[in-house]
Amino acid sequence: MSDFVKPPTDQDSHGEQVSLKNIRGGEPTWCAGCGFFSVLSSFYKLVRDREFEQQNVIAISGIGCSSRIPYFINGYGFHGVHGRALPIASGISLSRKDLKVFVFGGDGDLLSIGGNHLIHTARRNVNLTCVIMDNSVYALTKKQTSPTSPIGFKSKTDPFGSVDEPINVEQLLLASGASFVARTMFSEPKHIYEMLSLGLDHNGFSAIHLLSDCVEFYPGRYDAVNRKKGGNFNLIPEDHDVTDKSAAFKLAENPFLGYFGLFYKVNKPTRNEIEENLINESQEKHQGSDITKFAAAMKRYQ
Ligand SMILES: Cc1ncc(C[n+]2csc(CCOP(=O)(O)OP(=O)(O)O)c2C)c(N)n1
Ligand code: SF4
Ligand SMILES: [Mg+2]
Repeated sequence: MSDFVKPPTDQDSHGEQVSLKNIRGGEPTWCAGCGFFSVLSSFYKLVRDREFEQQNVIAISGIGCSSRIPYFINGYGFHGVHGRALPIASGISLSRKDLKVFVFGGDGDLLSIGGNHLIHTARRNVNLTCVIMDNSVYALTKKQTSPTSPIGFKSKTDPFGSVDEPINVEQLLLASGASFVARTMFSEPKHIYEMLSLGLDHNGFSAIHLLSDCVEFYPGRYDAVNRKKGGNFNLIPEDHDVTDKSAAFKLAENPFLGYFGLFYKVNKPTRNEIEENLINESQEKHQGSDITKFAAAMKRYQ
């Protein structure tokens, strides 16, 4: 962890700028045709276009096929524990305001075991971008029902078909207090780029719900919204007011066939700003006190 949170040095701040060549990490181990490839290539392009320096690229994940992403990015990364990407990413975001932190994870990772962290990171408005790579299945563990699997989906955990109502991801995020909610689709790389770019520019918690086919365990899941398969990719109507939470909630009512784009975006204080103010106020109040002298002395040993 210490590598992530160390303050930038002069040497760091003169790091190499991202190119489409040097940002590639290990060769992706995903199956040919996996929908996740388009997120990765859009991410590469975004950090290249924004002239990121490599030491400022940071991708955090949990466990799953989707969560392998940090291996394929030649920057800083953390392949953590299943469901725990968001608390790790929150710590990094809160201690290093100079970084824009990205979290990548699956529907199992971020909505099932890590669902609690999603809710609380959203309501705290921690400044980071979270990409929910939703293939409606636990793929890495070879086909179990996930929180977004539809009723009737046959899997190893539901051989007779799932009976549980799936989570409506956008509505969950809105109800949790997320300040930025968007939805995109693996077969639309330009749209993915656009949503990642808006998420990156948002000051606060930005959640991007990416629908993605798992060609191995749930092929054709999103055909109905895949233009390459004759489906309808419906963009959010232009007159939608992204600051209107009720309108966003209504728009998210029917996930399939649903809408794609920015559902909701508002500016509100981030946990980062609130925490920084608290620290500054406290330091001012205790200036010259023994505790401030102690903290200054400790800094010399960091
Ligand atoms: C604490 C813990 N519980 C369960 C597992 C097993 N496990 C690994 S990945 C995974 C689910 C993967 O599904 P998802 O997050 O949707 O990712 P995908 O592989 O579909 O991209 C599970 C249950 C684990 N590694 N750790
Ligand atoms: S098993 Fe599915 S999600 Fe995993 S890499 Fe293969 S296609 Fe992608
Ligand atoms: Mg999944």
